[in-house]
Amino acid sequence: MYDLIGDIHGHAEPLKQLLDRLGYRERGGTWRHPRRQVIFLGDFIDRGPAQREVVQIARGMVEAGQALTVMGNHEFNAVAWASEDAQRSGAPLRPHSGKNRRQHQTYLEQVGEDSALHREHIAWFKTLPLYLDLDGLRVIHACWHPPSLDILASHLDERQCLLPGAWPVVTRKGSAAYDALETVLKGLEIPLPRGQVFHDKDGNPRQHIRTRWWQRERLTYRDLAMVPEEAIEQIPHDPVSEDVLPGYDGDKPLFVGHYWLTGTPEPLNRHIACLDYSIAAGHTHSGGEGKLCAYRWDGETTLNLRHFEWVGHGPASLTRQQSRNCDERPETASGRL
Ligand SMILES: [Mn+2]
Repeated sequence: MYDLIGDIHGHAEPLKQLLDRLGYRERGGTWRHPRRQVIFLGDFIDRGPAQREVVQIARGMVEAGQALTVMGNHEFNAVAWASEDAQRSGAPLRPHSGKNRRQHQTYLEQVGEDSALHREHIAWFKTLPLYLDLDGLRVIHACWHPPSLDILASHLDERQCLLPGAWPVVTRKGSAAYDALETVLKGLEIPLPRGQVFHDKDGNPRQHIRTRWWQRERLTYRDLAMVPEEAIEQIPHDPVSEDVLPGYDGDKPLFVGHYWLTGTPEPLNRHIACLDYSIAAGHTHSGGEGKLCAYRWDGETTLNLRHFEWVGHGPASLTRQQSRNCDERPETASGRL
């Protein structure tokens, strides 16, 4: 059975606390559980203070058969940043613009841009599948969107990894494969009606909104929009046409990350859980604390609120977790080697 872990973004201490809480122990440099495996939802890097250690832990578990993983948009971007397009005289697949560099800067500093370790990471990121469709559950970073998965199929190997020749295609704006890749790794975005725009938290005008794509009912743009709180008033109440939303057939539970949720972790609906609870945000603007979130999956087809686990940052949450660990699993009080 599997323990699913959401977006980590370079926060190694919460990751180790969460693994410990889930019953994993570090032995010989690799975190293991006698009976369970982790599935990571991607986004190991960018933002946090210990990005090398997070990659080391996750990669070590994957290579030792203790974990599976999918690719997050941040690993995708990292590969594209560090790869050249042979058809365009060696230009990077992801432009080295100021905005793109700022988003990636802490990773580049921590890993050392163009270092041997950087190249090792990039080689590993390229091996991460875009999705997992296992017996009993599905995993993808942002959006399970069958039309996009169909478009991407010819660009993937039998493990759902991008083929080497696919990278120049899926990073080229304007191709169907680019849009499909964006949808599965960054979520389903839809244009606002009549060319309307809203302004994001950096003041940039945006024509497209990220959606709660898993909603099935007929809803308005405002109902579906995942935009910063302060921007929601700018989103119109017009109804969205029904064919826009893929829904989800719900025949297996689906786990995603990516959405920077806040509050107390809970399923999005009976069959879909998002495990990204903004660990990289520190204290969120709603006053809550960012969390690293997991779900202990025991084979159920309907998600169970009690299977969510999480840890936060800082001394308060550490104390709470330690006392809870002592209450529930006194055998761990002796610590680990
Ligand atoms: Mn993401």
